[in-house]
Amino acid sequence: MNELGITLNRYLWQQHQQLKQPSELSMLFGQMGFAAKILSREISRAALVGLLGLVGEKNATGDAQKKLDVFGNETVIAAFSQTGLVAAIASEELDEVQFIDCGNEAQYILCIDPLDGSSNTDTGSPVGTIFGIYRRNSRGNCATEEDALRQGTELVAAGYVLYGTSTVLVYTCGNGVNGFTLDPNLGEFLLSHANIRAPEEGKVYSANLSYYREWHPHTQKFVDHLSDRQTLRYTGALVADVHRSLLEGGIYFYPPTDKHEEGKLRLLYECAPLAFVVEQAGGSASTGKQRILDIQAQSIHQRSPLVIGSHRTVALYETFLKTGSSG
Ligand code: P6P
Repeated sequence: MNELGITLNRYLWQQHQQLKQPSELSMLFGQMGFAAKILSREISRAALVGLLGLVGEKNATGDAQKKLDVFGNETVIAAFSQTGLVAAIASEELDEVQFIDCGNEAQYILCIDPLDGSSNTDTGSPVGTIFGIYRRNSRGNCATEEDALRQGTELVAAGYVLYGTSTVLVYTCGNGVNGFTLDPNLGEFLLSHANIRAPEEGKVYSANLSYYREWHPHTQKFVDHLSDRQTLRYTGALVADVHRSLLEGGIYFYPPTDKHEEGKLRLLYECAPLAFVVEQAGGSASTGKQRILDIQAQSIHQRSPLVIGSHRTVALYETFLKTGSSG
Protein backbone atom coordinates (compact mmCIF):
# COMPACT_ATOMS: atom_id res chain seq x y z
CA MET A 1 0.00 0.00 0.00
CA ASN A 2 1.33 3.48 -0.81
CA GLU A 3 2.41 5.51 2.17
CA LEU A 4 -0.71 7.43 3.24
CA GLY A 5 1.32 10.30 4.53
CA ILE A 6 2.10 11.13 8.14
CA THR A 7 -0.49 13.25 9.91
CA LEU A 8 0.50 15.89 12.46
CA ASN A 9 -1.09 13.88 15.26
CA ARG A 10 0.72 10.69 14.27
CA TYR A 11 4.04 12.57 14.06
CA LEU A 12 3.46 14.17 17.45
CA TRP A 13 2.76 10.71 18.93
CA GLN A 14 5.97 9.37 17.32
CA GLN A 15 7.96 12.28 18.84
CA HIS A 16 6.35 11.56 22.20
CA GLN A 17 7.33 7.88 21.98
CA GLN A 18 10.83 8.28 20.46
CA LEU A 19 12.02 11.57 21.95
CA LYS A 20 9.95 11.46 25.14
CA GLN A 21 8.47 14.82 24.10
CA PRO A 22 5.89 15.67 26.76
CA SER A 23 2.44 14.56 25.67
CA GLU A 24 1.15 17.98 26.77
CA LEU A 25 3.19 19.60 23.97
CA SER A 26 1.61 17.15 21.52
CA MET A 27 -1.80 18.32 22.71
CA LEU A 28 -0.80 22.00 22.40
CA PHE A 29 0.49 21.52 18.86
CA GLY A 30 -2.66 19.60 18.01
CA GLN A 31 -4.71 22.59 19.17
CA MET A 32 -2.49 24.96 17.17
CA GLY A 33 -3.29 22.77 14.16
CA PHE A 34 -7.01 22.94 15.01
CA ALA A 35 -6.92 26.75 15.25
CA ALA A 36 -4.89 26.92 12.02
CA LYS A 37 -7.53 24.91 10.14
CA ILE A 38 -10.23 27.31 11.29
CA LEU A 39 -8.12 30.37 10.43
CA SER A 40 -7.16 28.91 7.05
CA ARG A 41 -10.83 28.37 6.21
CA GLU A 42 -11.96 31.84 7.36
CA ILE A 43 -9.02 33.69 5.77
CA SER A 44 -9.73 32.01 2.43
CA ARG A 45 -13.42 33.04 2.50
CA ALA A 46 -13.11 36.32 4.45
CA ALA A 47 -14.33 38.37 1.48
CA LEU A 48 -17.52 36.29 1.37
CA VAL A 49 -18.43 36.48 5.06
CA GLY A 50 -17.66 40.12 5.84
CA LEU A 51 -14.35 39.44 7.65
CA LEU A 52 -12.26 41.88 5.62
CA GLY A 53 -11.49 45.45 6.58
CA LEU A 54 -10.77 47.26 9.82
CA VAL A 55 -12.46 47.28 13.21
CA GLY A 56 -12.75 50.61 15.02
CA GLU A 57 -9.97 50.77 17.60
CA LYS A 58 -6.25 50.05 17.34
CA ASN A 59 -4.63 47.05 18.99
CA ALA A 60 -2.40 46.93 22.06
CA THR A 61 0.64 48.09 20.16
CA GLY A 62 -1.11 50.91 18.35
CA ASP A 63 -1.50 49.09 15.05
CA ALA A 64 -4.74 49.33 13.08
CA GLN A 65 -6.76 46.20 13.90
CA LYS A 66 -8.33 44.14 11.14
CA LYS A 67 -11.48 42.05 11.65
CA LEU A 68 -9.36 38.98 10.99
CA ASP A 69 -6.92 40.07 13.72
CA VAL A 70 -9.77 39.95 16.23
CA PHE A 71 -11.13 36.68 14.82
CA GLY A 72 -7.66 35.13 14.87
CA ASN A 73 -7.06 36.18 18.45
CA GLU A 74 -10.42 34.83 19.64
CA THR A 75 -9.84 31.55 17.77
CA VAL A 76 -6.39 30.80 19.21
CA ILE A 77 -7.44 31.78 22.75
CA ALA A 78 -10.48 29.50 22.54
CA ALA A 79 -8.44 26.61 21.09
CA PHE A 80 -5.71 26.78 23.74
CA SER A 81 -8.11 27.46 26.60
CA GLN A 82 -9.85 24.13 25.87
CA THR A 83 -6.70 22.20 26.80
CA GLY A 84 -6.50 23.06 30.51
CA LEU A 85 -2.72 23.18 29.91
CA VAL A 86 -2.27 26.92 29.30
CA ALA A 87 -1.96 29.19 32.33
CA ALA A 88 -1.62 32.48 30.43
CA ILE A 89 -1.48 33.94 26.93
CA ALA A 90 0.46 37.00 25.75
CA SER A 91 -0.97 38.12 22.42
CA GLU A 92 -0.24 40.99 20.07
CA GLU A 93 -3.98 41.70 20.15
CA LEU A 94 -4.27 41.93 23.97
CA ASP A 95 -3.10 44.90 26.06
CA GLU A 96 -2.21 42.65 28.99
CA VAL A 97 -1.37 39.01 29.59
CA GLN A 98 -4.63 37.03 29.64
CA PHE A 99 -4.75 34.53 32.52
CA ILE A 100 -6.51 31.37 31.38
CA ASP A 101 -6.32 28.55 33.91
CA CYS A 102 -5.04 27.98 37.45
CA GLY A 103 -5.32 24.20 37.42
CA ASN A 104 -2.37 21.92 38.29
CA GLU A 105 -2.16 20.90 34.64
CA ALA A 106 -1.86 24.53 33.46
CA GLN A 107 1.92 24.69 33.24
CA TYR A 108 2.39 26.40 29.87
CA ILE A 109 2.57 30.01 28.72
CA LEU A 110 1.64 30.88 25.11
CA CYS A 111 3.06 33.95 23.34
CA ILE A 112 1.30 34.49 20.03
CA ASP A 113 0.81 36.80 17.09
CA PRO A 114 -2.50 35.42 15.85
CA LEU A 115 -2.36 37.11 12.46
CA ASP A 116 1.00 38.39 11.31
CA GLY A 117 0.95 40.55 8.19
CA SER A 118 -2.72 41.36 8.52
CA SER A 119 -2.31 44.38 6.23
CA ASN A 120 -2.25 41.69 3.51
CA THR A 121 -5.65 40.17 4.29
CA ASP A 122 -7.77 42.39 2.01
CA THR A 123 -5.59 41.69 -1.05
CA GLY A 124 -5.28 37.91 -0.84
CA SER A 125 -1.57 38.13 0.04
CA PRO A 126 0.12 35.79 2.56
CA VAL A 127 -0.43 36.09 6.31
CA GLY A 128 0.65 33.94 9.23
CA THR A 129 0.43 32.97 12.88
CA ILE A 130 3.54 32.94 15.10
CA PHE A 131 3.65 31.18 18.48
CA GLY A 132 6.10 30.40 21.25
CA ILE A 133 5.53 28.15 24.27
CA TYR A 134 7.22 28.37 27.70
CA ARG A 135 6.75 26.39 30.89
CA ARG A 136 5.56 28.39 33.88
CA ASN A 137 8.26 29.60 36.29
CA SER A 138 5.97 30.83 39.06
CA ARG A 139 5.01 28.44 41.83
CA GLY A 140 1.67 29.83 43.00
CA ASN A 141 -1.76 28.51 42.00
CA CYS A 142 -1.98 30.93 39.10
CA ALA A 143 0.53 32.30 36.60
CA THR A 144 1.86 35.85 36.82
CA GLU A 145 2.85 38.37 34.15
CA GLU A 146 6.50 37.51 34.85
CA ASP A 147 5.79 34.01 33.50
CA ALA A 148 5.47 35.64 30.08
CA LEU A 149 8.49 37.95 30.40
CA ARG A 150 11.07 35.38 29.34
CA GLN A 151 14.35 34.90 27.51
CA GLY A 152 14.00 33.07 24.21
CA THR A 153 16.44 30.36 25.31
CA GLU A 154 13.69 29.20 27.71
CA LEU A 155 11.29 28.38 24.88
CA VAL A 156 10.22 24.72 24.96
CA ALA A 157 8.48 24.94 21.59
CA ALA A 158 7.80 27.45 18.83
CA GLY A 159 6.48 27.63 15.34
CA TYR A 160 4.39 29.39 12.76
CA VAL A 161 1.56 28.82 10.32
CA LEU A 162 1.78 30.31 6.84
CA TYR A 163 -1.55 30.95 5.10
CA GLY A 164 -0.38 31.29 1.52
CA THR A 165 -0.83 29.27 -1.65
CA SER A 166 -1.02 26.44 0.87
CA THR A 167 -1.38 26.37 4.65
CA VAL A 168 1.85 25.15 6.25
CA LEU A 169 2.49 24.58 9.95
CA VAL A 170 6.19 24.60 10.88
CA TYR A 171 7.35 23.90 14.44
CA THR A 172 10.21 22.83 16.68
CA CYS A 173 10.45 21.41 20.20
CA GLY A 174 14.21 21.70 20.17
CA ASN A 175 14.74 18.50 18.15
CA GLY A 176 14.87 19.96 14.65
CA VAL A 177 12.22 21.60 12.48
CA ASN A 178 9.38 19.94 10.56
CA GLY A 179 6.67 21.30 8.29
CA PHE A 180 3.14 20.04 7.69
CA THR A 181 0.88 21.07 4.82
CA LEU A 182 -2.88 21.17 5.26
CA ASP A 183 -4.93 18.96 2.94
CA PRO A 184 -8.18 20.93 3.12
CA ASN A 185 -10.20 18.06 1.68
CA LEU A 186 -9.04 15.73 4.46
CA GLY A 187 -8.82 18.47 7.08
CA GLU A 188 -5.42 17.02 8.01
CA PHE A 189 -1.93 18.48 8.28
CA LEU A 190 0.43 16.02 6.56
CA LEU A 191 4.23 15.93 6.93
CA SER A 192 5.59 17.73 3.85
CA HIS A 193 8.91 19.26 4.96
CA ALA A 194 10.81 16.79 7.18
CA ASN A 195 13.90 17.99 9.02
CA ILE A 196 14.11 21.46 7.46
CA ARG A 197 17.69 22.77 7.18
CA ALA A 198 18.32 26.43 6.31
CA PRO A 199 20.93 26.83 3.53
CA GLU A 200 24.10 28.59 4.75
CA GLU A 201 23.35 31.45 2.36
CA GLY A 202 20.79 32.32 -0.26
CA LYS A 203 20.11 34.51 -3.27
CA VAL A 204 17.25 36.58 -1.82
CA TYR A 205 17.15 39.35 0.76
CA SER A 206 13.96 40.72 2.28
CA ALA A 207 13.53 44.21 3.73
CA ASN A 208 11.40 47.31 3.25
CA LEU A 209 13.86 49.49 1.33
CA SER A 210 11.60 52.53 1.63
CA TYR A 211 13.30 52.98 5.03
CA TYR A 212 16.81 52.82 3.51
CA ARG A 213 17.58 56.47 4.28
CA GLU A 214 16.65 55.95 7.95
CA TRP A 215 18.99 53.00 8.49
CA HIS A 216 22.47 53.08 10.04
CA PRO A 217 25.06 53.98 7.36
CA HIS A 218 26.72 50.58 7.83
CA THR A 219 23.37 48.86 7.17
CA GLN A 220 23.06 50.94 4.01
CA LYS A 221 26.51 49.65 2.94
CA PHE A 222 25.34 46.07 3.61
CA VAL A 223 22.33 46.62 1.35
CA ASP A 224 24.52 48.18 -1.34
CA HIS A 225 26.82 45.14 -1.17
CA LEU A 226 23.98 42.62 -1.21
CA SER A 227 21.91 44.27 -3.94
CA ASP A 228 24.77 43.65 -6.41
CA ARG A 229 24.54 39.94 -5.68
CA GLN A 230 21.02 39.01 -4.58
CA THR A 231 17.36 39.62 -5.46
CA LEU A 232 14.90 41.51 -3.26
CA ARG A 233 11.60 39.89 -2.24
CA TYR A 234 9.36 41.49 0.41
CA THR A 235 5.81 40.23 1.00
CA GLY A 236 4.78 42.43 3.93
CA ALA A 237 4.33 39.30 6.04
CA LEU A 238 7.27 38.30 8.25
CA VAL A 239 6.18 34.65 8.30
CA ALA A 240 6.19 34.36 4.49
CA ASP A 241 9.61 36.00 4.13
CA VAL A 242 11.15 33.92 6.93
CA HIS A 243 9.61 30.70 5.55
CA ARG A 244 11.18 31.36 2.14
CA SER A 245 14.57 32.08 3.78
CA LEU A 246 14.27 28.86 5.79
CA LEU A 247 13.54 26.68 2.77
CA GLU A 248 15.65 28.35 0.07
CA GLY A 249 18.20 30.39 2.00
CA GLY A 250 18.24 34.14 2.35
CA ILE A 251 17.80 36.86 4.92
CA TYR A 252 15.00 39.06 6.30
CA PHE A 253 15.87 42.19 8.23
CA TYR A 254 13.92 45.00 9.88
CA PRO A 255 16.42 47.51 11.33
CA PRO A 256 15.57 50.45 13.60
CA THR A 257 13.79 53.33 11.81
CA ASP A 258 12.89 56.92 12.76
CA LYS A 259 9.42 55.71 13.84
CA HIS A 260 10.65 52.53 15.53
CA GLU A 261 14.04 53.25 17.13
CA GLU A 262 13.96 49.80 18.82
CA GLY A 263 12.77 48.12 15.61
CA LYS A 264 9.14 47.43 14.66
CA LEU A 265 8.86 43.72 15.34
CA ARG A 266 7.89 42.31 18.75
CA LEU A 267 10.33 40.21 20.70
CA LEU A 268 8.03 37.82 22.57
CA TYR A 269 5.60 36.71 19.87
CA GLU A 270 7.43 37.42 16.60
CA CYS A 271 11.24 37.54 16.90
CA ALA A 272 11.96 34.94 19.60
CA PRO A 273 9.69 32.12 18.32
CA LEU A 274 10.99 32.53 14.76
CA ALA A 275 14.56 32.72 16.05
CA PHE A 276 14.10 29.38 17.85
CA VAL A 277 12.77 27.74 14.67
CA VAL A 278 15.47 29.21 12.42
CA GLU A 279 18.32 28.36 14.80
CA GLN A 280 16.99 24.79 15.11
CA ALA A 281 17.24 24.59 11.30
CA GLY A 282 20.85 25.81 11.34
CA GLY A 283 20.16 29.48 10.64
CA SER A 284 20.67 32.56 12.82
CA ALA A 285 18.64 35.40 14.29
CA SER A 286 19.99 38.54 15.92
CA THR A 287 19.36 42.24 16.43
CA GLY A 288 22.47 42.81 14.31
CA LYS A 289 24.48 42.94 17.54
CA GLN A 290 22.90 40.43 19.94
CA ARG A 291 21.41 36.93 19.54
CA ILE A 292 17.62 37.27 19.70
CA LEU A 293 17.23 34.24 21.98
CA ASP A 294 19.56 35.79 24.57
CA ILE A 295 17.35 38.85 25.08
CA GLN A 296 15.39 38.91 28.36
CA ALA A 297 11.94 40.42 27.71
CA GLN A 298 11.17 43.41 29.96
CA SER A 299 7.65 44.09 28.66
CA ILE A 300 4.99 42.11 26.81
CA HIS A 301 4.99 44.21 23.63
CA GLN A 302 8.72 44.97 23.63
CA ARG A 303 10.08 45.60 20.14
CA SER A 304 13.43 44.55 18.69
CA PRO A 305 15.48 44.96 15.53
CA LEU A 306 15.59 41.64 13.65
CA VAL A 307 17.92 40.04 11.13
CA ILE A 308 17.09 36.39 10.52
CA GLY A 309 17.84 33.61 8.05
CA SER A 310 20.92 31.98 6.53
CA HIS A 311 23.77 31.80 9.02
CA ARG A 312 26.48 33.24 6.76
CA THR A 313 24.34 36.16 5.54
CA VAL A 314 23.26 37.09 9.08
CA ALA A 315 26.95 37.02 10.08
CA LEU A 316 27.77 39.27 7.10
CA TYR A 317 25.02 41.71 8.21
CA GLU A 318 26.55 41.78 11.70
CA THR A 319 30.06 42.36 10.31
CA PHE A 320 28.84 45.25 8.14
CA LEU A 321 26.91 46.79 11.04
CA LYS A 322 30.06 46.64 13.18
CA THR A 323 32.70 47.67 10.63
CA GLY A 324 30.94 49.12 7.60
CA SER A 325 32.47 46.49 5.34
CA SER A 326 32.45 42.76 4.65
CA GLY A 327 35.41 42.41 6.99
P1 P6P B 1 6.34 47.46 7.03
C1 P6P B 1 3.39 43.08 9.66
O1 P6P B 1 2.78 44.22 10.25
C2 P6P B 1 4.81 43.00 10.19
O2 P6P B 1 4.77 42.87 11.57
C3 P6P B 1 5.57 41.88 9.52
O3 P6P B 1 4.78 40.78 9.27
C4 P6P B 1 6.07 42.52 8.25
O4 P6P B 1 7.28 41.94 7.77
C5 P6P B 1 6.31 43.97 8.68
O5 P6P B 1 5.49 44.20 9.83
C6 P6P B 1 5.93 44.94 7.60
O6 P6P B 1 6.22 46.24 8.09
O7 P6P B 1 6.81 48.63 7.87
O8 P6P B 1 7.37 47.04 6.00
O9 P6P B 1 4.97 47.62 6.44
